[in-house]
Formats: sequence, C-alpha cells, structure tokens
Amino acid sequence: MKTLPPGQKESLIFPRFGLPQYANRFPENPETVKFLVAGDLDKFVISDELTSLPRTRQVSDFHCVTTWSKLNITWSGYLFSDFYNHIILPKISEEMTFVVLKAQDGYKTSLPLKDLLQSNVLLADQMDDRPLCIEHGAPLRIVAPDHYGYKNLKHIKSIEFYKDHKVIKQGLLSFMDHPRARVAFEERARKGPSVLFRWLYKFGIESTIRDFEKATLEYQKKLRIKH
Ligand SMILES: Nc1nc2c(c(=O)[nH]1)N[C@H]1C(S)=C(S)[C@@H](COP(=O)(O)O)O[C@H]1N2
Ligand SMILES: [Mo]
Repeated sequence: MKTLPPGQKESLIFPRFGLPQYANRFPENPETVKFLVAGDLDKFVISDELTSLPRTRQVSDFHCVTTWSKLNITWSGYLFSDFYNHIILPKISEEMTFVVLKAQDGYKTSLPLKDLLQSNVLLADQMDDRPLCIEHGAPLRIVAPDHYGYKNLKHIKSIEFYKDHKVIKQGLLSFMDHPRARVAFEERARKGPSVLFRWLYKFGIESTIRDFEKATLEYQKKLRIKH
C-alpha cells in the first residue's frame, strides 16, 4: 500500500471541491483553451499555441488541504516547464520568479515560479483521457501534485509572471494560504500548527462536498433548459 503524506486520508471519490463561496461560480468559457499571459511582460493571449508543445500524460495523487487525498488520477496536457521555456522565455529579457494564477470563477492563487517548473506540474486539459469536465476544471487547469489542492487552480483565465514576489488578495483567507503549500512538508497554512488545521478542516469536508454537488446539479439543470 502507498503511504500517504502526513495527515492525509484516502478518499475513494474525487469530489468537485473548494471554498464554499466558489460552489456557485462556473467558467463562462469551459469549451476552448484560451487564457491571458500578463504581469511584468507585454500581455498576450494564448489559444492554439499550446498545441505546438509535446503532450504529456501522468498518473498522480491529489491532496486537498482538508485532509482527503484521491490517489492515481490520470491527467494529460502540457508540462508547465515546456510552456514556460518555449512560449514565455523567448518573450522576456528579465528573469521571472513569481506567478499569479487567476481563474474564470474569480479564484486566485500564487506560487514561486520554481515550484511550477517541477517536472510533474501540468497545464492539464484532460482527465481520464477525456476533456476536462466542468467539475474538475474545464477547459484547462493546473496540476501540481506536490502542492495542496488549493494551488491546483481550475478554469485558468490568466497566468501572470512577475520579477519579484507580490502580495495578492487571495481567494483564500490570508492565514489559510501558505506561499508554497507543499504537501510533503505539511505546509497547510501560513500561520499556526498544521495538526490544528488537519483537525479543523475535517469538519467542513462533507458539507462542502454537498454544497458543490448541489450547485453543480443546479448548473447542469439550467444548461439543459437553455439548450
Ligand atoms: N478556479 C478554482 N480552482 C480551484 C478551486 C476553486 O474553487 N476554484 N478550489 C481549489 C481547491 S481547495 C481544491 S481541493 C481543488 C479541487 O479540485 P477538484 O474540484 O477538481 O476536486 O481545486 C482547487 N482549485
Ligand atoms: Mo482543497
């Protein structure tokens, strides 16, 4: 049996999940990959450019900070490092160190660039060999298996590259957001003991899953009425 990272428990389901205030927010464009590149460089839009990169497929585990882990999820898409090296690097003259990720549902997060350049970080457009569904981040999401779920941004709207660290107002409360959030080091929150957060977050799991499920069903019902 696989050993799980500290404080994590295996979940047999892979629920749509997040902060409750995002349960009712869905991407305007879940169909086509299209996002903005911005920050300390001249802005531009990415649409078909990714298809010039080699595709990659990986099986990895997913660890939510609230202590559930779903093992062996098959993702495919493009390596973030290929995207950076082949599409971003040729357009910049100064070194970037920090990345802000923004989503179509208003969620945001950030990571040091070096964390996103790890060889298991993807811009994923498929899960289980099918296009990403709405629940799991259509049309394109970040997959960063060594980082808690909250750094695995779904429904990518823009990726901003900065020369220096930047303080952003996150989708999370500021104490909740660790600047790196590495699972192996149990970097659950910016402040406070991790074991406390293991325990606190556990109480919210079931109601969060229910809220997200209910919102998804309502969204699907509305879509059916429209079509
Ligand atoms: N755009 C967006 N990305 C997001 C979130 C969100 O609410 N919105 N929630 C984060 C959290 S806390 C987790 S655990 C994972 C959940 O991914 P899943 O819904 O595919 O299970 O997405 C992360 N990325
Ligand atoms: Mo999460």
